[in-house]
Amino acid sequence: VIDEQSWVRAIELLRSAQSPLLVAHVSPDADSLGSAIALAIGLRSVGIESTVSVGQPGLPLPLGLDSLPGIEYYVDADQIPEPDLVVTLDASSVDRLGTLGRFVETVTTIAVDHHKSYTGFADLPMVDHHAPATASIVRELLDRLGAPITSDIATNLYAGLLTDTGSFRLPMVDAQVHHQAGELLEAGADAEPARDLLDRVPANALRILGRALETAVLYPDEAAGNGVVITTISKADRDQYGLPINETERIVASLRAVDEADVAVVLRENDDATWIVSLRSRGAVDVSAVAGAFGGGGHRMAAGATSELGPTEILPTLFGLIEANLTNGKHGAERDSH
Ligand SMILES: [Mn+2]
Repeated sequence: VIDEQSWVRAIELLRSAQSPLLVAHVSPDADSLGSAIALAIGLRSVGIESTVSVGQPGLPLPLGLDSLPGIEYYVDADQIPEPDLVVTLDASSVDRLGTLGRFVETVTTIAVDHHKSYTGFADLPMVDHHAPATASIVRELLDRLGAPITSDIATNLYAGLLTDTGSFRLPMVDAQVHHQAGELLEAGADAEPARDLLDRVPANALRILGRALETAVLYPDEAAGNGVVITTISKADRDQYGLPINETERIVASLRAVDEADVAVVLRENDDATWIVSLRSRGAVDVSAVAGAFGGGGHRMAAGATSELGPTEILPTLFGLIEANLTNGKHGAERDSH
């Protein structure tokens, strides 16, 4: 929960900024980029010009995100004006800011986030891990700024809420979440860009998904019998399909459907030979703790990290950590509700 003093301070900082930079996390999703764009539109309506960026110079925006209204606020990380205030959206740690993380040391920084694993890097944390999406916190920020929720703002916030709640299907979705979504639709949110984001992929992204699912290995005895399913995409695999790393992000969402496993793991090789570890749980394992042990983070049921270890070396460590972070599986403790 964000205290009253922090809200007041955030509004003061934003109102006195000349050149705020709104930073979405690397490999941006709709919650980070949509939140940043919504804030940029709202800031302009109260007379504050800002810039939206991602700390990956030359990044081609993923399909779908390029159709968010207000995407013209997005500026390549190498072309941004010098900021006097940085607002990070949906980034739990400095490494999620890519090249723009350099400003955290020198420029006043506000972190707007809902990750439990938020590391405390900002001068002013606006962090509420009970919020279903960063977009929900931005909604309140805009209300307090006195910025009207226009249909373009609503479209961006709705896209964030839709994607972060797994299309309103994750367990944390309650009446309050639907109420927020309803308000955004009433404000004129267009659900189409959000649907685009989830339903449109290049043909080769589907082909590599097929390959990843076909070669997935099921370990039914791991996680104390709750099961783990793992698949691997090497850089060579991606090269064969001509795909950048960000086109392989949704593989984990498909793999988590496997009924025989509580935990789904996708290991993807970066261009620099490090590996991205994406983790999903159906609830028996706290995967944010598993990711945390590798220096990453996330939520209890969805988390990620980057590792120097390749698929063969990482497996024993991974299985050990998964077992150590059982919460409420077949052999675990009572379900913790929140
Ligand atoms: Mn988020």
